Amino acid sequence: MLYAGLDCSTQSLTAVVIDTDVGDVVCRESVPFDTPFVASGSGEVHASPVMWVGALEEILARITRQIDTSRLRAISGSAQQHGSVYCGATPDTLTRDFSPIWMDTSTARECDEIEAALGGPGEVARLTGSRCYPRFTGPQIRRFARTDPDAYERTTCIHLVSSYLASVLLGRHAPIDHADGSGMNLMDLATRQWSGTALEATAPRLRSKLPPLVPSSTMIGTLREDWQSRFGFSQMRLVAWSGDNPCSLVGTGLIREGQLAISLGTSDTIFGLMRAPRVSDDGTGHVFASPLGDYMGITVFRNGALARERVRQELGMTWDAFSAALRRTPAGNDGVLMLPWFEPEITPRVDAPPPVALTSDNATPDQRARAIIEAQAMALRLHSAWMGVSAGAIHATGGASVNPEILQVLADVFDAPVHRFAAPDSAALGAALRAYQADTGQPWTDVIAGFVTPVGAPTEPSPTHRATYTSLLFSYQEIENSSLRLTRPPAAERADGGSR
Ligand code: XUL
Repeated sequence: MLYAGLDCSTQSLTAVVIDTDVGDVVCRESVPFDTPFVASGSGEVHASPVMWVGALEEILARITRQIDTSRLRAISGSAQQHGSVYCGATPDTLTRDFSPIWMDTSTARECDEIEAALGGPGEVARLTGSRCYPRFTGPQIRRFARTDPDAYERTTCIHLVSSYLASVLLGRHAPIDHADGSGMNLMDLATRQWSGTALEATAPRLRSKLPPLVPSSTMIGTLREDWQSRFGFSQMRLVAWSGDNPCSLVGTGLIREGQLAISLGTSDTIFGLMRAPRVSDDGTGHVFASPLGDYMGITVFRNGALARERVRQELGMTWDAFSAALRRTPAGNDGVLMLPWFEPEITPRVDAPPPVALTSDNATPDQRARAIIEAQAMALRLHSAWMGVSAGAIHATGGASVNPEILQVLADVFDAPVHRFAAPDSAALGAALRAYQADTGQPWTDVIAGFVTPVGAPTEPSPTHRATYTSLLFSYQEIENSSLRLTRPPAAERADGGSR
């Protein structure tokens, strides 16, 4: 049998088709977006749902040319999390042309208002798994209801990117799965139902505008009839779509607590399975329902690939030259550190980043290259400690995971072996595996076997660097704290009492 997984990420739509008879990926396709998003000065970052649908049609057409469509049994999907799509009575009608996506930072006011109404950030985190974050869907919906109340009134159904694309395939409004639904500040994580108090604190009559919540393995129907004949997929079954990080959990084989994945993509993320929902005291990171039925902890950094690219380009280096610079410089970079906030940052929250500076004015180009990579690795380590998962192994994915020098820095900073997973598209693979599991009901260990295998030998941590990074981590935390004190106004002037 064949199963397809699609992933609508920030930059492209990717498809992976797996053949469960031969235990391999048999088709991989990607459609890049010409204009992935448009950013405005006020922190708004919007993308076009019409563009996503165009890519969906293009990728289905490409798949049909490569596989025996009569063997394709089910399809599921993954999408960038938190983004919201505003529809009329059917998914084909939009009440808002553009969709705010996860990079949007325009809702600080709404976050403060919702947290105040729900008893503070800690309460919101305990209820929904995360304190309010500007990119989360609830604050975004509240801003839309305030800034365009007429269009909000005309909206019949508010989707996540995942449930919207599932709806387009289904031809009617699809449900939201528990895992992606956890990224909205609207779902009660304990009951996996919409939280009445969170809905009320967010926007008027919101319950009537949200689709139902379902487990991630729910079969939601079959491909709409006109697309069945158009693409030649007869009766193809659709499994609920989910967020890219929950899908990557499956696509990187994290089916046990104690393994952590680091995805080095547009955003850098660190995540792992949790049997119990531990919420961080200071509101760092998020707890989501996992597509396996348990929970997952995740911390997200906005300054990922774009920050690495920016430093590389400023230094005028190719990636090979950048890697050579990492090889020439020692672990710990002779104490040269940087804070990697070129754009507003999610973790820690920095709405207006100070100009990026190094701790040494005379840093060489090589030291600058190492400084960004070490800073990102230390931020990953520091801001994932709240999960309480001691990393026995790191599974690395995403564009930059092909770089052995970057993997060595991660291994040393985490003092754990790093296994690289071939599929840079772990979210699409995870979606395909979810379709397979939902269709057959097989145990997860059997589902991932053969499909999720590390490439080559792991990158081992060097024992001689352990002490260097233990003390560098401490220095990094110090400069992060002192910079945060400078970028944030004193507590008395802040609506949230300075807790953010
Ligand atoms: C997760 C997050 C990002 C997006 C983009 O909370 O904001 O990882 O899912 O892919």
